[in-house]
Amino acid sequence: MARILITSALPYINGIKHLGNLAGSMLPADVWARFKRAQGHDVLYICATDEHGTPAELAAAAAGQDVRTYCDEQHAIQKRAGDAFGLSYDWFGRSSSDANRRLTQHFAAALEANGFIEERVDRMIYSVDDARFLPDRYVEGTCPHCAYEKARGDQCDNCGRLLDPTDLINPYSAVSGSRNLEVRDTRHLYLLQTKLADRIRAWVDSRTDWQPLARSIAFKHLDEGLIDRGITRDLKWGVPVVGPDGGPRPGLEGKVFYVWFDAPIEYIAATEEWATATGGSWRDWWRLDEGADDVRYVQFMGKDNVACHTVSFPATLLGSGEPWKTVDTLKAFNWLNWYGGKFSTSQGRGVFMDQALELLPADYWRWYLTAYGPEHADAAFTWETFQGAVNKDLADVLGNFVNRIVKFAESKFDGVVPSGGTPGPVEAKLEADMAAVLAEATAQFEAMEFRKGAQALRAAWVLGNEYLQEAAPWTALRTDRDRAAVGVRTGLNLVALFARLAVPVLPFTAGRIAATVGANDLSWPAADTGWTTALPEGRPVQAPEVLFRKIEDALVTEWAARFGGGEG
Ligand code: B3M
Ligand code: ZN
Repeated sequence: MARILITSALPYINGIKHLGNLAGSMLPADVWARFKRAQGHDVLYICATDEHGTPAELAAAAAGQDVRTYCDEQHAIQKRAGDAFGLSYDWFGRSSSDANRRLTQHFAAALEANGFIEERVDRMIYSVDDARFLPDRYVEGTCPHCAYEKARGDQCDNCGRLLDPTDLINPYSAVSGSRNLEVRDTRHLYLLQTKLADRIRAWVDSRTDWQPLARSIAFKHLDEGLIDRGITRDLKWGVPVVGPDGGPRPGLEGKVFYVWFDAPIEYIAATEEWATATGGSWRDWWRLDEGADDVRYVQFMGKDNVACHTVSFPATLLGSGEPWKTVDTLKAFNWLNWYGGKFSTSQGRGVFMDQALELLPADYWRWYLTAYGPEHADAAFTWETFQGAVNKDLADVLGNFVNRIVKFAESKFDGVVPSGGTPGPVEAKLEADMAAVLAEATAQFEAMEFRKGAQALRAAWVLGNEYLQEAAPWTALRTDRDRAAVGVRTGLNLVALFARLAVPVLPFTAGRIAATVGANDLSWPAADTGWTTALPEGRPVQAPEVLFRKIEDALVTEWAARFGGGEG
């Protein structure tokens, strides 16, 4: 039994996540966590909301709430949505926790003691009326290149040029609209990544178990050269910068750590939150000197988060000089697009987690996003491909198989697993073919090849259908009841097998399938599993309510209109 620590990138707090966020981090992490648990391993799956930073402050202000209340509410909303999708976190924490405040301050102190943090003075835009410094993208004004009047301080959305806020003509605060702006000196802490670059490169080099996408992004950043990075901000909401005595730090009063500095530390802090709540130990998951040396740590994330996890967070961990666990396997995903374009909250394009579940149960989405997800390339969500995945894979192949064989057992074999007859060559061939498919499914999920793993599941269901076609117990019944009994018994054992295979991707359906044949073994089947005789003869069976409803064309038309599909 291995000890496996799994984290998925922390969803930002400002609003419920769309299907692209789900497909690229939380869902594959969950599928893999369930796969590993079903194999009997000791899994700890940790996630949290990422709650600090300007966007949270502004979203709270827009909602007319103080930021703490806003985050409390949004955390609960995201927790509910995750539960409804079956995301089996062992802990879903909050980066605004006390544990994260303590740990973030601890890491900053350790980095500084080792000479990797220094104070520098920046010149930044200060909004007198807002009484705050403005991050670059909250300064707007006229673009000096194209005269677009709503260019942001970091970039002009009209001509695409990168800007410095001081380039803008007639700048104003995007927070209040005030033009009463000044350039002021402000003191900040810088993490000296330039001093850590060699160490980080050697460490990345030693990570042979990362997927190519993650490795290439990490090396691209290292090759371009790391820069020293400001890790504090002039904000109220965040982890306060403190002096050695824990009180305000002279010269940096009222400042907080940058959200990207404290967010990954929350992986550790959330484990501490979990340990406090459950009586577990967090240090033996994270400290190499306290038992974590036998932990395998796996991270899941979208490709935009790879640099943070391969360079910035490792800089924190390695620079602390303390024996922290670092990531062993990093699985990164591409984008799920909405038709040709991007999901967009503001323009109401795309489907968000809560809306998706109003349309269909979680497993329909889990299947589609796993089997057709943005794994090795960007993938485009369309209602038509979603419809195809549900109707063809789930309803026609899996659902139909289960329904057909259990119904037949009900009507012709007294609703029990029948006895009689002996397996013949058709069954022997099925068993051999299935062994190969099971080995393939196991190997693909093991390698975190989710699309290929899902295709192997589908191949197993197809084998089942082909078997029924060939064994044709409905025909055999007319002439040879024993032969028919073998077909039905084998078919019902396939149902029990499919329940086990469904656990990682289709956790809600797995239980429903198992219930039809009274099975309670939901462990992951090894290739030599002996599945053909798992069910005792005479065991009662009961056909399910429809396992998967088909999506009619009319519904696709309605949803496309409602969610803005197809115009992108
Ligand atoms: N919160 C993802 C994002 O908002 C970011 C991930 C942090 S992981 C430590 O883009
Ligand atoms: Zn411009």
